[in-house]
Amino acid sequence: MSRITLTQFLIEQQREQKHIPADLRLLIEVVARAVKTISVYVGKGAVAGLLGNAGTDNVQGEAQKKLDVAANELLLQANEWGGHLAAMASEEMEMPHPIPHGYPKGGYLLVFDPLDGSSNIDVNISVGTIFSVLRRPEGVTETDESAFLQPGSEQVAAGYAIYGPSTMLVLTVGTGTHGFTLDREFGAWVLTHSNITIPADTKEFAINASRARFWEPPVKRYIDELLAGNDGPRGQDFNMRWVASMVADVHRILARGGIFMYPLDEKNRPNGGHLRLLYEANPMAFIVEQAGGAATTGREPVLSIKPNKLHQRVPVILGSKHEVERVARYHRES
Ligand code: AFP
Repeated sequence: MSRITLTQFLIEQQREQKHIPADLRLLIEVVARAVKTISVYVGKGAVAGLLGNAGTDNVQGEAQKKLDVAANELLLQANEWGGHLAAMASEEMEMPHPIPHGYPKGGYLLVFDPLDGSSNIDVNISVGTIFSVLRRPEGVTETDESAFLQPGSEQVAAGYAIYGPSTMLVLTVGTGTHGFTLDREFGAWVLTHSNITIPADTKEFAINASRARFWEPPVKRYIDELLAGNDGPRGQDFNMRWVASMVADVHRILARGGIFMYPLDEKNRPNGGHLRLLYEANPMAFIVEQAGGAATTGREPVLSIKPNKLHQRVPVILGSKHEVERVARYHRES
């Protein structure tokens, strides 16, 4: 059986299509190798002694899980010495991580959420890793926080791994969104889902409904209409799903359509939203848009936001295009 591996796919993107330079290809391969190791640890669960809290808090004041810390370390170590990066930044670290002295530096910045959906680790529900690659801005030699503050439209690559019944890597380098499944016996990423397309219409939505009393009027209007189903203005029934791992919710939307919402509400307003712009919202927005979907905060496209800090939070509404456009319209009309 002839199979296209991630390496072949990337070489094709580099050589034939001239979409990516060689150093970006190599960088993505290093991330993909690190993710394989994370997948092994996640799969071992309690056997590896990696469930539960690490006993520390991250910069957001959230209790770190042992796997958060381990996945963060794995990504840092794997990417430090490759020579493709100027610096890295992570959900788990307050400040950017410089490339240690003695290693060559490159022209890219890597940002990641090493283990997204941490609350699901201990209950054996899918979690993931999200990453985004930016260019180091021209003329910047010391790579501090400001180098990372680029709009999502500047991303040159983005992806996520989902550690579910199978492990998958979903990737975009700006030429569509493609899914690779890990063949565990051979240790190879096999292209199984090329040119993923999100249907523009959907009957499925994902939102944490326990926050309904804090929602803004346009969100309340939209969800009320969906809940009214056949008897309401939409004239059809909708179904609801919420995994509480963004990777799993987005993965379902890439597979069969849907809308994912973590909107601005009265409770998260002081923080500007819930999800982090640089390593959650931006990479997912890039992946979703490359699959024909859309991503907005309700007020502006996610990819157009100029960040003002590394761990900035934003509202996120993404997925099937027509539904996302409808929610954006309800915000304009509100
Ligand atoms: P972590 O990276 O801290 O695990 O974040 C999980 C998350 O940001 C995202 O993956 C989920 O969609 C969302 O939080 C779940 O939020 P609720 O706790 O409100 O369900």
